[in-house]
Amino acid sequence: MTDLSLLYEAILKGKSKSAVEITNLALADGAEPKMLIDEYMIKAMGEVGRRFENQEIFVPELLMAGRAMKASLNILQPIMKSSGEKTSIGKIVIGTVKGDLHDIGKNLVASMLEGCGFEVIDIGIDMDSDKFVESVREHNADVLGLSALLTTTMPYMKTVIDAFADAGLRDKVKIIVGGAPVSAGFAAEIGADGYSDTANSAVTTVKELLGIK
Ligand code: B1M
Repeated sequence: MTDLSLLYEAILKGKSKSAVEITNLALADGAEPKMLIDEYMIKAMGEVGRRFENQEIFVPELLMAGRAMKASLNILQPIMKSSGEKTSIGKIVIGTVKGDLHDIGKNLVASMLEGCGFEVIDIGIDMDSDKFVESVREHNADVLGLSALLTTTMPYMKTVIDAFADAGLRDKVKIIVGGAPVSAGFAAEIGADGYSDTANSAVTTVKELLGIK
């Protein structure tokens, strides 16, 4: 039997190749995809987030762990989908706002959310309000995540939030904002539902907004 703690370790250490190998071996042994995700992979990402917050690991390790998680999920999700199992605990559209090309933090937030069981639709950088509205509508997302790294682009977050009100969708989607210059006070001021200053706390905030324990 495959030692499944190796899957936890592979994700924690960001070893995509090992994560894929162990996932395939575990499946060959008859392991349930959901059990692998819940008991090993999500726990590994939780530990990655904790270490990142405590500055025990840094951005490269966080990105590598996210990639390893994604590599295993790419194997498991199609199997779960075909057997009708619920593959996500919520749907999130995320992007960096218009005029802003910074995406490292946004990618980390997306990886962390994905690692914790959310379906993430990452629409990229430099996104205008129409694109956010269109994407949330198309995917029927529960949450919208907006990232901005520039003091000159963060006001555009309000433009996006206003566009949701204009489209009659404001009460259909929770909106969370983040990025280095963004603060809880600014989030409240522009009418966002939530704010997070790290990728890890973004998961907690999204879960709280959706009432997920
Ligand atoms: Co730019 N840049 N940059 N830059 N850049 C900053 C942001 C800056 C602070 C540097 C400085 O001057 N000290 C400054 C902004 C100043 C300001 O607005 N007050 C700046 C500037 C001025 C610029 C340009 C204008 C420079 C120029 O061309 N003259 C230009 C603008 C381009 C544009 O966007 N239109 C520019 C360009 C670039 C690069 C392209 C070279 C590159 C981006 C590469 C990329 O992202 N693919 C870049 C970089 C790398 C930085 C710094 C050095 C690092 C940003 C980063 O990735 N941090 C940055 C200085 C710094 O922050 N020390 C800087 C690591 C990342 C993990 O953290 O993104 O904060 P962060 O994400 C965190 C949290 O904020 C949070 O979680 C993440 C993980 O914990 N978070 C969220 C982020 N999004 C969230 C969303 C959420 C929740 C949490 O919910 C949805």
